[in-house]
Amino acid sequence: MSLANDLIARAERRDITFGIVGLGYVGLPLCAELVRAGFRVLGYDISERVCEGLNAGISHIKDISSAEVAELRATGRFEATTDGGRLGEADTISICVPTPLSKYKDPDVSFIVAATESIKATLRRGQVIVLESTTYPGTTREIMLPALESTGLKVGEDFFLAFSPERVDPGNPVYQTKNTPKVVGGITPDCSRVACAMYAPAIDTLVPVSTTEAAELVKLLENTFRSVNIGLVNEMAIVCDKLGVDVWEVIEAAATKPFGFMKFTPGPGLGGHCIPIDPHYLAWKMRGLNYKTRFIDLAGELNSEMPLFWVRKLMEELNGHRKSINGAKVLVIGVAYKKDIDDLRESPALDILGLLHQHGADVSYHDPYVAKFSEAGYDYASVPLTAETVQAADAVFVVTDHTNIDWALIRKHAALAVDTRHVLAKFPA
Ligand code: SAJ
Repeated sequence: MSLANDLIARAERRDITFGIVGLGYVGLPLCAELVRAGFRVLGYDISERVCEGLNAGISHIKDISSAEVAELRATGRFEATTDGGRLGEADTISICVPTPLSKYKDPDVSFIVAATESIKATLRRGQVIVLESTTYPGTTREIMLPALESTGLKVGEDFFLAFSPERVDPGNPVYQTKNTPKVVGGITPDCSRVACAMYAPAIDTLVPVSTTEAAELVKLLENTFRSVNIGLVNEMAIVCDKLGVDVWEVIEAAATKPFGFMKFTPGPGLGGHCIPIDPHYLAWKMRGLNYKTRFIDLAGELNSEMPLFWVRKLMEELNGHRKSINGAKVLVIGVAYKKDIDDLRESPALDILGLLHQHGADVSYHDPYVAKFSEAGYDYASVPLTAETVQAADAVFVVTDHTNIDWALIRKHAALAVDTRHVLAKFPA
């Protein structure tokens, strides 16, 4: 039996040990599904705190509870380690490490390189290596493949290498790791076949594609699609503001079209660790090929303009009440980058707070998910949401429309409100 077919047969028997590199919001849920499917899983992370916590049955992410971690541990088939030397124990290794942007908006693949070096040190015949971190097309073939083949082992014969984009949407109540279709593209056809077989017992739907570049581009298309369409509706918000038209009414009415339209909503800007970042991986790659990805760049410009657009709206509204933004008490509602989560990464609220300070406003915020944080030299702490705190503000600035906020109270007591999420209109004045 060929090595590929032997590995496939072993996966069917659950006679495979998985190694997961990076135990964050992508890696830990993947560990959970693989253990539940019957595999042995060795989680690897550079953080001693994370590994000790997991081995003690304590979770550090919202989508997996500590009780679930304890259950994984109780199977005797899950442990976490900071010892990269143990990756040789794994038959299949999935890399789920961060891929941030540098401050010059260039890809930072240093975590992928570090993971590859760890895996290279213990690479052995029969291992299956899958990169899941979002990156520019070509990363798997141009960075990982040469490093791994420098050991003398041959891809597609001695080991298998594939890319499978992570599609984790933190906090999504419907789609989690198991029921989100998983795209897989290998360096060789056997790489695709073997990598799919490794995930098949744990993931409901596998979507094989022909190359690692195709798989890398699938993810970038998905998230560039969002960035461009969010940029479009944000421009529509600016257009409607200049025409004195309610952009929300226009979008709701357009969304009644049962075909050929997909609703996106304007907002304070573009936050998160995916949408503002992923498209720039593709833009960077194409710059190297002397091609300017105009949609990506334009969407980035438009989405980045939104904080200033909304702060100017606030200035207009204050002016209408014969007040200046300078010295105005502004209560920001919500700072997380989207509703019902606690994540501040790339949140447009951070830009808005900076602009408010720049214009001399006296800024406070309320966010039930974010108790305190520091940004640009300012220390913030969430204030209680009461009639008094709302009435004490010259203006309320809605940035994140968390479901559990008492919007009726804000609607009732706010002297003036700038609502970037159009949430207040749903409540009685
Ligand atoms: N946003 C808008 N208007 C919209 C949609 C989003 O202004 O119509 C803003 C959000 O407020 C946020 C940013 O864009 O600041 C990104 O929002 P998002 O809904 O895209 O949420 P993310 O960043 O958590 O994106 C993730 C992505 N998942 C993965 O990359 C695996 C994305 O592909 C998902 O489509 C998205 O979740 C989702 O659908 O929730």
